[in-house]
Amino acid sequence: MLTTAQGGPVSDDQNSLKIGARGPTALEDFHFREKIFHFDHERIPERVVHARGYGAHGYFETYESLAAYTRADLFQRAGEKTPAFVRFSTVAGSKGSFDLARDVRGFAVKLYTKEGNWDLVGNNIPVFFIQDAIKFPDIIHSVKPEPDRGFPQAQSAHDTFWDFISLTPESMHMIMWVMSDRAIPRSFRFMEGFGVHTFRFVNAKDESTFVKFHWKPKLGLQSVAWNEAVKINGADPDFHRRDLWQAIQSGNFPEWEMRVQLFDQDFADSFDFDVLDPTKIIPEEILEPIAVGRLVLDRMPDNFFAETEQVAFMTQNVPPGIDFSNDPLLQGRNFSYLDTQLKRLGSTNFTHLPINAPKCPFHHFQQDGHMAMRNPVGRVNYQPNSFGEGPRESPQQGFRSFADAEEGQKVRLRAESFADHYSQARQFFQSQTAPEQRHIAMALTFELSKVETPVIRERVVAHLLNIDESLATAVADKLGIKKLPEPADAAVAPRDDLKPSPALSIIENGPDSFAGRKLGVLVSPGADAALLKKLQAAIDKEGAVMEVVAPKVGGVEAADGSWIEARHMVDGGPSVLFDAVALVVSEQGAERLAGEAAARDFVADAFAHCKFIAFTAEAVPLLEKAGVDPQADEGLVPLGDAKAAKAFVETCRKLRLWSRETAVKL
Ligand code: HDE
Repeated sequence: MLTTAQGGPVSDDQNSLKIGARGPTALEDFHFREKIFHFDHERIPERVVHARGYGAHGYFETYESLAAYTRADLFQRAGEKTPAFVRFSTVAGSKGSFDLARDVRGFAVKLYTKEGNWDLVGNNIPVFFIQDAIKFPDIIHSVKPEPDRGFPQAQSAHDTFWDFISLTPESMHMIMWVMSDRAIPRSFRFMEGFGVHTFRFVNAKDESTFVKFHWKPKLGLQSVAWNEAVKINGADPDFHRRDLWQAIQSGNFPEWEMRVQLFDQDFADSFDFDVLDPTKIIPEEILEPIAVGRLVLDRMPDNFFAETEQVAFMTQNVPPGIDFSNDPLLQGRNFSYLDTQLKRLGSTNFTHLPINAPKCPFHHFQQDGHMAMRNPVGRVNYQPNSFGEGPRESPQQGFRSFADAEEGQKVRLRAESFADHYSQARQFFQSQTAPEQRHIAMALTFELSKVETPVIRERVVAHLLNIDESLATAVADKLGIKKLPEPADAAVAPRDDLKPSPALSIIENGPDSFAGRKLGVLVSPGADAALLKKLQAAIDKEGAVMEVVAPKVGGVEAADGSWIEARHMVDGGPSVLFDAVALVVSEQGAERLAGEAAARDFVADAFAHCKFIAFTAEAVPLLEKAGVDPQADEGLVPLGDAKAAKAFVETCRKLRLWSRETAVKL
């Protein structure tokens, strides 16, 4: 029975109470007033950054005991499973913006351990724009919509962002990452995650080991092309959230491995850069990450608002055995995340919400305040007390900060050891494959092409000259800058002796599998149903998904009279939604489709985005009308004989034919 919030049964929810059928509404209508009052207050402030996000539940499973390094309870026993909630996000856009913005992705993990919640609030990029938290409002103001005009939304391609960047050399390493394909991931499931800062593990003997956290996706890394991202945002603004939803609902649970880089003070002292500087990485080739557990996401929230929107991640949530380093960005974050929850969730009692409450027993004397749902019971709400009631602290089990020796003058200074802003930016660029380097150059050109102030563009090129001359020249050329500027003044001369790190490339680390990916098959009436079945079988075996696109909603009749169900109609299912495509059409069908712009775009885009394309002989006229030579390269695979479907799916394991890129001038 429908009731009011007070529990009163409702007799009519269709009409408000009126004085006569055509008369004024009575103020007395408490049901109407309560309903509208509640509706009026449905919104809470969106997160000031990372507003658009999507979350899921799962668990973290520990491989082996890490007791030698940390006393954190979740790492003590092999096979221990810790409940987890993860929220992925973009940074700059507001809650209703599109998923495929060029942006950093948040990768925030809440682990409900038996000794309190541990929040590892990371990103999909292991470095950050700035070295000191005091600069955070500046970088974020610069990337958000410009304050006088209120646009652009979810874009870094505008004057204020690049102005700030051009005046902030410490951002250069991060700029290489956000201009790379890392900033346009194909799926949350195909991204890495990083804790970014150096943290500490502290063991039962109170010994500390430095640690950096990494999440490696089981399905490997994959991104989309920029031209594709732009089109996906129109075709499906919810592309990433739909992908996560579909994967989990179909039982294909995304998984990441947690790997840790462990090191001591001697390593830190001998390393080329300061391990407290969040604009630097420790290359995996120098310090191998060790696999310590896996994170599996296997359940969607029951309610988006209650869980994904109200979840409060806080860097300061660490259990005994995990501690902070002096990274000045991390230290500042430890203030911000608590502060922001009060603004957003409106009460100090946000920990009472089920998504934020610990799952272990907890006892404290914090009380009252707005929406207090769990006040201490009994007479005593303080300690020490004479009544023998209530919880007491436990010096042994409780959190103890690592007793590092600290002394120094009170100063506002940036450490000298933070001064090299270009060497790792150069190392990142030089560790990329040729297509990835091209993408960085294209991204920079695109972004700077939207900057209206010429001096800002030139200033960025001056920085690029300190990173890689070929990159700077390529960007300057496209921007029509005739005379290269002088390289920017560098506080420390960029080094040339850092070895490339192959771990930094997405393409070098492909999954060599089509698992978790999606094949889109364009069909027409009279299509070969047996061939489709073979494709479906090969795709199922690979652990991938096949979706059918047809000229009409519902599907088409196959040549053998059977019915082929379709998921999309061609206007609503462009090829940008898929990782590879197949054209299974009849002769007549190909002819009809060749006359439709959406079908021609389906083919032309798949080709331009370097995707693998399988086609029946009848589809050749459609390819040709779309401007694609069926023999252009090995990425075009005829579906000739019985084995062709299987062979095509094997070809798709390469994900993209990047060698086509220079021909299509993507
Ligand atoms: Fe955040 N960040 N951040 N950030 N951040 C927030 O907290 C902040 C930084 C990250 O899904 C806010 O609850 C400061 C680095 C993620 O709910 C806020 C600084 C990294 C999320 C905040 C940083 C992150 C946030 C806004 C510079 C990667 C989304 C809403 C010192 C390691 C969490 C909120 C979610 C959210 C502050 C820099 C990751 C305002 C001051 C570096 C994934 O507190």
